[in-house]
Amino acid sequence: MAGLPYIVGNWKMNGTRAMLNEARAIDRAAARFPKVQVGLAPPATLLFRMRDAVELIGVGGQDCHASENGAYTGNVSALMLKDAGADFTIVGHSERRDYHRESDADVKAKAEAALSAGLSVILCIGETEAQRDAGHAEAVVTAQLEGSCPRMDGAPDKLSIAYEPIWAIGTGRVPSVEDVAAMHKAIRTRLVAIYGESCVDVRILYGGSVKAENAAELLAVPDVDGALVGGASLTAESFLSIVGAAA
Ligand code: G2H
Repeated sequence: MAGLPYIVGNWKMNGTRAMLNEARAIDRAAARFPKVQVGLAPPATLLFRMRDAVELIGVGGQDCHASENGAYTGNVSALMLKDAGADFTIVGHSERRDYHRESDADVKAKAEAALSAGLSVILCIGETEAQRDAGHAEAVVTAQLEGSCPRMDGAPDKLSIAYEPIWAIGTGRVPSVEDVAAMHKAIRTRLVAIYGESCVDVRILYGGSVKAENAAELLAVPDVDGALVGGASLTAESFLSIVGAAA
């Protein structure tokens, strides 16, 4: 891995202004962990305020539209995220792929729009339980990667991948460390095929029920360069214990 371990909190559709206190507490504590890169992705409504509330940690969007602007009611563009102070955006989360029927091509277009707007990208991929049970997990995930990865000029240092098995999201279940290691290795191999050797700079995060109790074990797996954390990122106490496990 090039760079620091990367721990990102995805607040999903959680948080009103009162929750900025959690972000402030995370930001203050981040000074104790200079060898960990920390980010938070709040709902878009909190981006501006969070940007002003924190100094050390990155802030980001949870999704972006592929167009800069236009008649797309309810959407937010990468340009708007950047304007609101975002450093990065998540794209391709399974909740977007599922509830909003986003295809690999959609995700690729969003990732390219985000990079054009000057944002870093966390691109999510992952298999369903049925796909894993059928022995297709690796084929599904690497095909998603092939279809969703943005075209990039130069080294892909603004791209991170988040491997999130869908059956592990918010369920408290996690794959074995052997399965995580095998999938991250397969992702790394496919990234080399897509981008060449320069993709050593691409961090591959694990996501899906990461919490204080399992973070150290997951983060010690080869090719796991960080974590995308949902439920356990909603309080400073639980999120910081995961950040601490990465230090
Ligand atoms: C997976 C993850 C964050 P959780 O979606 O992206 O959520 O940690 O709640 O499983």
